[in-house]
Amino acid sequence: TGLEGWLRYAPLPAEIISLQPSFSHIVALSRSETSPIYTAAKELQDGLKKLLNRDVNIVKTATEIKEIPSSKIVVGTLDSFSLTDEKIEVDRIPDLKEDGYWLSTRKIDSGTTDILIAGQNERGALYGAFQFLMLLAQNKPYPESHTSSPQAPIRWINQWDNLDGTIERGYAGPSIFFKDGAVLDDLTRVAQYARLMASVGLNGIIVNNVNSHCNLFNPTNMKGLGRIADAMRPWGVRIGVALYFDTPKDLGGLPTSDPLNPDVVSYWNDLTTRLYRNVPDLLGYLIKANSEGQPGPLTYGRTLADGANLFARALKPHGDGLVMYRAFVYNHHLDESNLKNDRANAAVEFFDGLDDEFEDNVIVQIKYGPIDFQIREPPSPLLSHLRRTPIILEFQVCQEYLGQQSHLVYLPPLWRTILDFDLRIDGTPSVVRDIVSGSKFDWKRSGYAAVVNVGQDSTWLGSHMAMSNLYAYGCYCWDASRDEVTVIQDWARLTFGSHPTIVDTITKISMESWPAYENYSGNLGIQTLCDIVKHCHYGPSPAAMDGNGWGQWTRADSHAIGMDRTVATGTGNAGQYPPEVAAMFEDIKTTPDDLLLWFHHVPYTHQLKSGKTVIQHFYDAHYDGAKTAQTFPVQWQALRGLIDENRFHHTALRLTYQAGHSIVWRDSINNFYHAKCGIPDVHGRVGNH
Ligand code: GCW
Repeated sequence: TGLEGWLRYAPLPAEIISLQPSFSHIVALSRSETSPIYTAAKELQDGLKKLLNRDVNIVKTATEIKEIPSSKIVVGTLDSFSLTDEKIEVDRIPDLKEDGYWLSTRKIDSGTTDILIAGQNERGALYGAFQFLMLLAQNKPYPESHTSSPQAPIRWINQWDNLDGTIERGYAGPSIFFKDGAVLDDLTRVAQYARLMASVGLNGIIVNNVNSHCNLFNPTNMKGLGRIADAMRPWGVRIGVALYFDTPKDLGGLPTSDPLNPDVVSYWNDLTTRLYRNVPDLLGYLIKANSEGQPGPLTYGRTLADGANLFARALKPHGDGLVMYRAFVYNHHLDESNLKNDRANAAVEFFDGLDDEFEDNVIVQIKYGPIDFQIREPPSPLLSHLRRTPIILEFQVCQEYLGQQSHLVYLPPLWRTILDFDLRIDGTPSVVRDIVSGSKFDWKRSGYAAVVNVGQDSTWLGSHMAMSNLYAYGCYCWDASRDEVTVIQDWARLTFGSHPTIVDTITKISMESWPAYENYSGNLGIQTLCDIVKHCHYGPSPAAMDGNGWGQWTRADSHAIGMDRTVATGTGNAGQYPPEVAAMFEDIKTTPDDLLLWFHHVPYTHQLKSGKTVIQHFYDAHYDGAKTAQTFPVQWQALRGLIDENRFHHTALRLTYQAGHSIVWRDSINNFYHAKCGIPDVHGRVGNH
């Protein structure tokens, strides 16, 4: 099955096993069986059994570690190490940040070796244990002394699960959390999910959909949330919930949900108190308000800050709970006939001026691009506007606009376009990953969230290959400069095996996948040309982009295409970026080709930096992308016999489907623009079918 994801711990070959120390004991420096330290010890035990076929006993809390025979693995927090005879050793290690770990190998004599794993906290120790096991599983050498700390403290997942068990934009079966309005009795999958999360350093999750407004807070569900939290806590994962702004009115029997109304305030205070009784380490509340028709503070004539602060104050007395206030505030009934209207402007328009208005436990959660998880977007301009209010950058692991897990699209190369972008705030280096980590503006808590939407499917995401994106997401939260090639190589080895053909084939297909999908779905920053009107966001439908209020417009007519977002003649969106970046996007000559149609409205005959015209680039790119996708099932054949039949066929089927669907994309888009502009393809391929 695919349930274990990349944590398969496939047996190592005998010749490798024979070179490993004969581990004698796992020492857990904790008495509590629900502590992540004990989880780490059990994971080590399980991993050693599967990888090396060794039975190793767990010893709990030893102070005289040196007394225990060597070739042991000791796992604990730095503090717990300090109480042992290893104190001198751990006193020497460099400072660790929250959730960081130290992993060290001590060769003793006659081939015996101790492994010491010390976490800055319990969670960090668990991460160190996973790191050790993943090195072992790949037959990589253990470091002599290695410290690692995450760049960002917030490394979270958002699930869009509804209480009836459906998942908005979920492509892998029903919810692992809810069914028929209640929390599931059996939370086995929830704990397994937390294990996968922990193995790549993810430490929090919002379990319900930002769009759901069912009764999550009746007494049974409150207890249910408590059970979810209990299932995930041993893995160092904390939970939070998404709230519906109008709950006081809808379910509380109040006449209003006005955030300044005293009854509304006490409604939320009371609810929060009850929730903390069940989830004492609540992460906090995720809020989608005044977005896509949802109510919010603006509905009651209040500011977005009034709305956020209502929840922030309710949380404060109970702990370190945060309000994740989504910047995805916009009007989805925008009038396309007004050339100044632009959905990409909304976040800055709504949030500018609020930087000093939020309580200190409010954090603004911003999607990576100004529109909505498209195949290519510039970074959201709001990332350059908040200085004192920390932020969470929102990614999507589920591939809503990117083929919904029926197409393989390895996402890190897309993420890198955002993370590596230098926004040049105040003319100073302002790379997005340094803003998000908190280092640029000295924020204590900031980081990442990704919409993942795993479901009951035994592959979690509906496709084995799609899991590389979940694995990679954790890696990037930890270290946003990671090289996407080594990430996919590690994932391939852990998931499918270390044979060079496996690793090379998966790496090659994965690295080709995002450029291919961009080529056959939407080029030059025109967005993913999928169906907006039917809301499925799947399959080619270039006509659906315009003529509606969603604002994902292309403004294509018989002569020209693209959104004029310049300050001089367009919507002014380019001007929302800091001056150097604004100047680059304002000028067609300095706008990179791959964002040309995002920022400029140009004739189809406009010449790109490559020398091609826009329309010829469209034709060629769609042919190139589809051609690449057609090699995927062929390349995959190399894995036959090297991996198990089940996963081989499951993946082969999907890649074959993708190859076919890429042709549907190619021809639909090319024929559409050919019909619109009447300009022939210089290679004579388009319009002759
Ligand atoms: O991408 C869009 C999705 C909606 C989603 C919304 C959001 C949960 O199409 O399904 O709603 O974004 O992020 O709130």
